[in-house]
Amino acid sequence: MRTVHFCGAAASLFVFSCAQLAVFLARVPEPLKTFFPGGASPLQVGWYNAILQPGFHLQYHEDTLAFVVLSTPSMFEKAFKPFISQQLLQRVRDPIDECVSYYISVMQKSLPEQRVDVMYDYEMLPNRRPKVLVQTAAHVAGAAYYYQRSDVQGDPWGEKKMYGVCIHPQFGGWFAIRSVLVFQDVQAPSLKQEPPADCVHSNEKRIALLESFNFRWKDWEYRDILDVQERYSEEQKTYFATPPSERLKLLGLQGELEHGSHY
Ligand code: B12
Repeated sequence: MRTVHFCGAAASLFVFSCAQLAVFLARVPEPLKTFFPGGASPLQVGWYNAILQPGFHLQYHEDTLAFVVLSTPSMFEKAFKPFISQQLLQRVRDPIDECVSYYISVMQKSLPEQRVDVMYDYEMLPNRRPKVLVQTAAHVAGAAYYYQRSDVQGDPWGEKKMYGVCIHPQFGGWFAIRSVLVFQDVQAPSLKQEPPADCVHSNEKRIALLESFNFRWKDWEYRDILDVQERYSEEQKTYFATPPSERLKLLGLQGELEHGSHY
């Protein structure tokens, strides 16, 4: 490891060799894995910035190491229910979002020497743009392919706005992309970029996927575009199908939420 001490500053810059990087990549997601079995996929900030307009860039050196954190179906049983039953909810925001932030803080505590910038899917900048485009991050990290209308030939939608959707090779659409963690003092020039698995091959299926995500997302259909290993449990589906204002009641808690998390 080349450690560069900034003049007069407390922080060190860690530039990892291949072997040191492998150790670090195994260590970071470990505390998250029990709760988010999808784990956390590494990326260099430069990969993300390279395909986005400057207004969306993350302001770090291009080799800076980041991770994208996914929540997969069992998160509800393995992380969320224990979080609620241990009364860790402070009711400052949506319970799922609070739960994610709690487990990320556990991960941060396991790496006290690291300065980590945590960006959540729901965070907005003052100009009302999302702080981080988690779908693009998941795609460049190789975690889930981001299907957009530009992936369709002979796009049939004319002027209509069509949102894109990430599909995971194991979980199809049964997951959410919760956060991007930037290790601001770690540079990983040797990290190899892996392409995401392109699991929706045919043009017809891609059209069906985008139509289902845009026009019928509430019936869960787009999530089953592949044969999947795991889906959200019935209990989890009921939770998410419940309006945010009634979710606390469903959890046996008092109060009302204004906004619900993405799922
Ligand atoms: C705002 C928002 C909404 C808004 C607007 C939707 C939108 N996509 O803009 C509303 C409220 C409508 C919405 C609804 C939903 N949402 Co929403 N939403 C978001 C949020 C917070 C930001 C999206 C955004 O504004 N993007 C900005 C636009 C400009 O980005 P973009 O279209 O990707 O364009 C960029 C790329 O094209 C990139 N680019 C250019 N060239 C290339 C080339 C390549 C190869 C790549 C990779 C990128 C790339 O450059 C562009 C920017 O310049 C994201 C979380 C996040 N922080 O990213 C969740 C998110 C997209 N939503 C999500 C979901 C699931 C939903 C809902 C189904 C509700 C739900 N169950 O939670 C619905 C479905 C949408 C619908 N049918 O209406 C999920 C999608 C998960 C997935 N598998 O992809 C996300 C990622 C949240 C999450 N935590 O997982 N959502």
